[in-house]
Amino acid sequence: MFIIRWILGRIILLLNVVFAPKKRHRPLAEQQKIDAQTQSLTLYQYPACPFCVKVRRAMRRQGLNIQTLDAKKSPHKDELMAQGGKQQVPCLRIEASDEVQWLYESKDIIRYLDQRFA
Ligand SMILES: N[C@@H](CCC(=O)N[C@@H](CS)C(=O)NCC(=O)O)C(=O)O
Repeated sequence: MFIIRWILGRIILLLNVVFAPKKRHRPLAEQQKIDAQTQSLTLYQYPACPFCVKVRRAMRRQGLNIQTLDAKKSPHKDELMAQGGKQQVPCLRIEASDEVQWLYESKDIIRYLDQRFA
Protein backbone atom coordinates (compact mmCIF):
# COMPACT_ATOMS: atom_id res chain seq x y z
CA MET A 1 0.00 0.00 0.00
CA PHE A 2 2.82 2.38 0.94
CA ILE A 3 4.62 1.72 -2.35
CA ILE A 4 1.47 2.38 -4.41
CA ARG A 5 0.89 5.65 -2.59
CA TRP A 6 4.54 6.58 -3.05
CA ILE A 7 4.38 5.91 -6.82
CA LEU A 8 1.11 7.84 -7.17
CA GLY A 9 2.71 10.71 -5.26
CA ARG A 10 5.68 10.81 -7.65
CA ILE A 11 3.29 10.79 -10.64
CA ILE A 12 1.34 13.70 -9.13
CA LEU A 13 4.56 15.65 -8.56
CA LEU A 14 5.78 14.94 -12.09
CA LEU A 15 2.49 15.98 -13.71
CA ASN A 16 2.48 19.08 -11.53
CA VAL A 17 5.89 20.09 -12.89
CA VAL A 18 5.13 19.20 -16.52
CA PHE A 19 1.79 21.00 -16.50
CA ALA A 20 2.73 23.82 -14.15
CA PRO A 21 0.24 26.68 -14.40
CA LYS A 22 1.46 30.05 -15.59
CA LYS A 23 2.61 32.18 -12.68
CA ARG A 24 0.90 35.53 -12.38
CA HIS A 25 3.23 38.49 -12.74
CA ARG A 26 2.38 41.84 -11.23
CA PRO A 27 4.19 45.18 -11.36
CA LEU A 28 6.95 45.15 -8.71
CA ALA A 29 5.32 47.60 -6.30
CA GLU A 30 2.04 45.72 -6.42
CA GLN A 31 3.79 42.36 -5.88
CA GLN A 32 5.69 43.79 -2.89
CA LYS A 33 2.40 44.87 -1.36
CA ILE A 34 0.94 41.40 -1.85
CA ASP A 35 4.12 39.78 -0.49
CA ALA A 36 3.80 41.87 2.67
CA GLN A 37 0.25 40.61 3.12
CA THR A 38 1.06 36.95 2.44
CA GLN A 39 3.77 37.01 5.13
CA SER A 40 1.01 36.42 7.64
CA LEU A 41 -0.06 33.24 5.82
CA THR A 42 1.46 29.75 6.07
CA LEU A 43 0.35 26.64 4.24
CA TYR A 44 0.73 23.37 6.16
CA GLN A 45 0.87 20.66 3.52
CA TYR A 46 2.40 17.44 2.22
CA PRO A 47 4.46 17.75 -0.97
CA ALA A 48 2.65 14.97 -2.88
CA CYS A 49 -0.90 15.32 -1.50
CA PRO A 50 -3.25 16.01 -4.44
CA PHE A 51 -5.32 18.51 -2.43
CA CYS A 52 -2.14 20.37 -1.45
CA VAL A 53 -0.93 20.37 -5.06
CA LYS A 54 -4.28 21.90 -6.04
CA VAL A 55 -3.79 24.72 -3.51
CA ARG A 56 -0.14 25.29 -4.48
CA ARG A 57 -1.19 25.52 -8.15
CA ALA A 58 -3.82 28.11 -7.23
CA MET A 59 -1.15 30.07 -5.32
CA ARG A 60 1.11 30.00 -8.35
CA ARG A 61 -1.71 31.09 -10.68
CA GLN A 62 -2.27 34.04 -8.34
CA GLY A 63 1.45 34.79 -7.94
CA LEU A 64 1.24 34.35 -4.16
CA ASN A 65 4.49 33.72 -2.31
CA ILE A 66 3.15 31.90 0.73
CA GLN A 67 5.46 29.94 3.02
CA THR A 68 4.78 26.20 2.89
CA LEU A 69 5.62 23.80 5.72
CA ASP A 70 5.78 20.02 5.45
CA ALA A 71 3.22 18.81 7.99
CA LYS A 72 4.75 15.34 8.08
CA LYS A 73 7.77 16.79 9.86
CA SER A 74 8.25 18.05 13.40
CA PRO A 75 7.52 20.58 14.76
CA HIS A 76 5.00 21.48 12.03
CA LYS A 77 3.05 18.24 12.47
CA ASP A 78 2.57 18.95 16.18
CA GLU A 79 1.72 22.64 15.62
CA LEU A 80 -1.00 21.67 13.14
CA MET A 81 -2.52 19.13 15.52
CA ALA A 82 -2.26 21.25 18.66
CA GLN A 83 -3.32 24.60 17.21
CA GLY A 84 -5.31 23.72 14.09
CA GLY A 85 -7.15 20.89 15.80
CA LYS A 86 -6.66 18.03 13.34
CA GLN A 87 -3.96 16.31 11.33
CA GLN A 88 -5.33 17.15 7.91
CA VAL A 89 -3.69 18.98 5.04
CA PRO A 90 -3.82 21.36 3.33
CA CYS A 91 -4.40 23.86 6.13
CA LEU A 92 -3.81 27.58 5.81
CA ARG A 93 -2.69 29.39 8.95
CA ILE A 94 -3.97 32.96 8.78
CA GLU A 95 -2.46 35.36 11.28
CA ALA A 96 -4.32 38.60 11.94
CA SER A 97 -3.35 41.25 14.46
CA ASP A 98 -5.19 39.68 17.36
CA GLU A 99 -6.06 36.15 16.28
CA VAL A 100 -4.93 33.12 14.33
CA GLN A 101 -7.29 31.17 12.11
CA TRP A 102 -6.61 27.68 10.79
CA LEU A 103 -8.44 27.14 7.52
CA TYR A 104 -8.88 23.54 6.35
CA GLU A 105 -10.32 22.20 3.06
CA SER A 106 -8.60 22.92 -0.24
CA LYS A 107 -11.75 24.44 -1.78
CA ASP A 108 -12.18 26.86 1.12
CA ILE A 109 -8.50 27.83 1.05
CA ILE A 110 -8.58 28.52 -2.70
CA ARG A 111 -11.82 30.50 -2.34
CA TYR A 112 -10.26 32.55 0.47
CA LEU A 113 -7.12 33.32 -1.58
CA ASP A 114 -9.11 34.13 -4.71
CA GLN A 115 -11.39 36.50 -2.81
CA ARG A 116 -8.56 38.22 -0.97
CA PHE A 117 -6.01 38.55 -3.77
CA ALA A 118 -7.93 38.42 -7.06
N1 LIG B 1 -11.42 17.43 1.70
C1 LIG B 1 -10.06 17.71 2.05
C2 LIG B 1 -9.26 16.42 1.91
C3 LIG B 1 -7.84 16.57 2.44
C4 LIG B 1 -7.18 15.22 2.67
O1 LIG B 1 -7.80 14.15 2.56
N2 LIG B 1 -5.90 15.27 3.01
C5 LIG B 1 -5.18 14.09 3.37
C6 LIG B 1 -3.81 14.07 2.67
S1 LIG B 1 -3.96 13.90 0.92
C7 LIG B 1 -4.90 14.11 4.86
O2 LIG B 1 -4.65 15.14 5.43
N3 LIG B 1 -4.96 12.94 5.52
C8 LIG B 1 -4.66 12.84 6.92
C9 LIG B 1 -3.26 12.40 7.18
O3 LIG B 1 -2.50 12.17 6.24
O4 LIG B 1 -2.91 12.33 8.37
C10 LIG B 1 -9.52 18.84 1.17
O5 LIG B 1 -10.04 19.04 0.05
O6 LIG B 1 -8.61 19.57 1.62
